Amino acid sequence: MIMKKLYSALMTAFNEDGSMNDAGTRAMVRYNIDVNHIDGLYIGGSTGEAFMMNTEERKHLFKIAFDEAAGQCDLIAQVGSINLNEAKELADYAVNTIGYKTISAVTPFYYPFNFDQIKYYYDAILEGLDTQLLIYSLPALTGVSLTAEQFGKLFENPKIIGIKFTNADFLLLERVRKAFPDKLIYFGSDEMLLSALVLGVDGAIGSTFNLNAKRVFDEIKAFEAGDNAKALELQHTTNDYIMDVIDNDLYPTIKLLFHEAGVDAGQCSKPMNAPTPEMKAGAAKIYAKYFK
Ligand code: HMN
Repeated sequence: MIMKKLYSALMTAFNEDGSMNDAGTRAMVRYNIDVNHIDGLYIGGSTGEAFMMNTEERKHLFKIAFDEAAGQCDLIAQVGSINLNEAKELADYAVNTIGYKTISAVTPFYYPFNFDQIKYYYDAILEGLDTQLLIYSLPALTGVSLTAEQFGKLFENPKIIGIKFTNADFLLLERVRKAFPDKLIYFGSDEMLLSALVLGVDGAIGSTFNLNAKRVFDEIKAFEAGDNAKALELQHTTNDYIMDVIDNDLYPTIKLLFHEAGVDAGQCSKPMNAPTPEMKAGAAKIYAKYFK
């Protein structure tokens, strides 16, 4: 039995006019549960395009994903926002109105907040809520790099149970793993998962698992069985896949790959690219190469 957990970062389906396409989002949830047999879904993160959605849309996404998936896999609602009041409102809604047991919040971004301000943000989101939270650490996009000691200070709040660690700093990962053996660390750079497994992460959360979960489950199985050569071979194929997807435009292409798999996943919200005939042809090639 695999001990590590694999979560897909759920995509949000949109219509051409920018409105939410609930049927498409629900279909992607179903694919993850019925076909991928995924351990969980990370809802409303970067892959979900949440930072381009308004508060009501983000709430609606939490509602339909929970309605479709509750009781069938783990669910994590990403509530973080540059607007602390919005983050608090989303957290309260996810936990008290909908029933999510776990939330996550990206570090506050854009302004260069100091550590005390970052700690204030997390404690404020959690105040009065009966829930548990994963810190969403993504220095490449937020500009916020926390040290192992700072993670430790955030963990002084007992509701903070771990980190979604989207970062290629493997020394930091090793330091955090050693210092906090009881905290959860879910890795977020799908391309580097094997190296993170060696360092003892508890699993992974990522965009590319939406289609590629089976190959990654096999990689984790091989790793856990001590077959590093096989695990590396699978990571190589996974990375060929990820590079091809990135070259074809990451998020729109994952949606196009869903289309190839028979799932009407809608498209991305503006200013992300709408699918062009070239992108569609590229996605068809990628699907044939890696999934047929
Ligand atoms: C999320 O917040 O939706 C994702 O979990 C983020 C996740 O870490 C992805 N990061 C970004 O998209 C910025 C990765 O899965 C990433 O897409 C993948 O490694 C390809 O580079």
